[in-house]
Amino acid sequence: MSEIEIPESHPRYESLLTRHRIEEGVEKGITSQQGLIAQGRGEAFDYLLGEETIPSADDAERVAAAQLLAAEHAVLSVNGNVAALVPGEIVDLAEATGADIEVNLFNRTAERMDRIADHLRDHGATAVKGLEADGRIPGLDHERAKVDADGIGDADVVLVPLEDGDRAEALAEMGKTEIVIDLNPLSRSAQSAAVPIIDNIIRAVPNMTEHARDLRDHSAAELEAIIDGFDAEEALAAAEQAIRDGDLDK
Ligand code: PTJ
Repeated sequence: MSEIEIPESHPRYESLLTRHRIEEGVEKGITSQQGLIAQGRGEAFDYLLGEETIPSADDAERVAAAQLLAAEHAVLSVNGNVAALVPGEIVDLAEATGADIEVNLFNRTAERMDRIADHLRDHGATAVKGLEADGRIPGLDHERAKVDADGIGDADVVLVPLEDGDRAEALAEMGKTEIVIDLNPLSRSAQSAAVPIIDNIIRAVPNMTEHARDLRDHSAAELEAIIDGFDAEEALAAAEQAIRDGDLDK
């Protein structure tokens, strides 16, 4: 039995666990009510993808790991859904890649910022950025533009999972290399990413960490070759194809 009193062999185990974590996130004041809607939308796409990491997503996760390792300053952005779903897994990815963690909210409130930072620390994070808010993303209204100047403001590579389209586009326009995790290959966030990962964050983040551990001893030139071999358009097209051709009997 697990945290949801359902055996891991249950065919809908992962989906039920995900729902449970999001519900708990709302109860703890970590996840916004809009986060519940975002989760429902994600679930529908995941169902059509067969609730599995398709080969093109696994490739993208490896490339994303290479990007994070090759970065001068990588930052993993955490919102209310990410904090509820994969808090410990984000800490593991940060450790495996040397990236910073920054809380960055679409619906920013001081209370939720603090709760998420505490939640991440409870899961092993030693430093959590986002609370200074002394930097801005150009082109967004005041609250939604806030970042840390020495965090996302300074980063060359950012991971923005489950991000709102406007903010994903604005970050990409700042010239940052953007890695997006989003189950919808047609979302503006996925479309604006240098590395779109069309997968459930619950599977994507641990898999990126595994790839990062495998790639840790690769040279800068080897990482560059992995990055250069990636085609974002192809990855998006493969995911859309998998969704359209989905075998619902699986
Ligand atoms: O905590 P906040 O205030 O920063 O708000 C976070 C949400 C997610 C509510 C906010 O960023 C938002 O409204 O996002 P959207 O525009 O609903 O986009 C969320 C995207 O994430 C959608 O395209 C969903 O398909 C996708 N998604 C939802 N759950 C998952 C997911 N992608 C991967 N894994 C999931 N578990």
